[in-house]
Amino acid sequence: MRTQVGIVGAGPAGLMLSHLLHLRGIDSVVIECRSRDHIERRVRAGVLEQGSVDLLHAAGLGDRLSREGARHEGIELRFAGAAYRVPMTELTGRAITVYGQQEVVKDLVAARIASGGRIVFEVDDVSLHGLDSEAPLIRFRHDGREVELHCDFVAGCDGSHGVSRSSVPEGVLTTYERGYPFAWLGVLAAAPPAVEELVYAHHERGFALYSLRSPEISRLYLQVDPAEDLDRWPDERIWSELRTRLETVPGWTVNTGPILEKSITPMRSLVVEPMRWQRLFLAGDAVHIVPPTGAKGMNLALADVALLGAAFADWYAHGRTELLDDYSPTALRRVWRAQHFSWWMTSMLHRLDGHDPYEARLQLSTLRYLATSRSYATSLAENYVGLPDV
Ligand code: RFL
Ligand code: PHB
Repeated sequence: MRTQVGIVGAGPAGLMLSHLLHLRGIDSVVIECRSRDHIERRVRAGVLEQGSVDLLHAAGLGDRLSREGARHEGIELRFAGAAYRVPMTELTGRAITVYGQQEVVKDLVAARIASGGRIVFEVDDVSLHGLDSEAPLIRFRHDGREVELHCDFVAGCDGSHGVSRSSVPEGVLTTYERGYPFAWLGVLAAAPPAVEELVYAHHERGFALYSLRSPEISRLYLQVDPAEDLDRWPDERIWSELRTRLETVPGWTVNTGPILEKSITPMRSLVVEPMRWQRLFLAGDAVHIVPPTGAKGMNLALADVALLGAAFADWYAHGRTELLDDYSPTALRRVWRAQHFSWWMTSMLHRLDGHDPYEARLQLSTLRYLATSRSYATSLAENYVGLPDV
């Protein structure tokens, strides 16, 4: 097989890159270790920044997003028995859109297939070769056969457990990381959301988040220990803990219903620099991870490939290398802003290791400052809705 850009991974990064390249007349092949059904059902992020929404519209993927996505102009912070709304749009002129990541993935897969795009699902034994030559090669196994995919460039969009990053020789990349002593237990529930905007709750028993997907479906999260076993969390225990942490405002209750899906995700922050080695370009979770508290993961993945798509287009159309050379330093500016914001939101809202009373006081002071200072709230809002230029 031969293509111009070989893309490893059919998450938001890999699929969007393939679509953007197609719009510019550049051929790509996406290989994905899971099935189409699996990637279209995988429940993950749900918040699109204004910039991501604009990108989806500009790429012709705005139809269902306009109909089914919900524009949100604020979020609520709940702490110390009170609620405070951050009026994001009033403060920044911008908004977020709640639209599930798997819906973005479905729209992208449908668009690629409709225009004859090649996505090879259920591949294994993926390996990358000749990345420092002008003729890189991706080897993989599909339907019991060994396949060789020859390309000009490889885009490593294979998420946090992929093979792309580890194909770079030892000593080239530098890793910056931070672990957190907690995880999120996330549930998708067939219950009408009791909120119109997202609620981020600080509670002495731990953080909770009330989010939503549609007028019938709620998405909720609880801070738990990373070693926690899902079997110890029957539905009644989840609802009871959500009530304890969220029902702190008089007269307000959580809406319960059947839990459709639940999972535990450990949290960490990670950046690997640079985001390129020779003819391998890394994007999305393959090269940086944020804790979900700032809702940045999917947005960063899309922002990376917007840069990469333009850089490949410039190379194919004019033979210029400037944008390819600028890819890593330019993308890393946004990545580090999101790293800081996600770390800051996480540190402010979670029950910290050891439950240090001094740190707990600092958290409450920070939350009160947000509730009383327009400039501090504006800083949160502009990061949350996404900074156009970083
Ligand atoms: P993805 O979406 O992980 O896609 C990578 C794709 O690569 C495939 N893959 C391979 N394919 C071929 N060969 C290999 N060797 C491969 N190894 C892996 C995988 O099957 C997958 O399809 O990365 P991408 O495109 O960079 O997108 C990033 C976002 O998915 C991610 O940042 C967010 O979803 C993070 N995240 C969340 N963010 C939020 O803001 N809110 C959330 O609630 C939230 N929940 C989550 C999450 C990430 C999770 N992961 C990665 C463990 C929940 C989970 C479980
Ligand atoms: C979600 O709706 O899944 C969601 C919302 C906000 C976050 C993380 C996840 O910070």
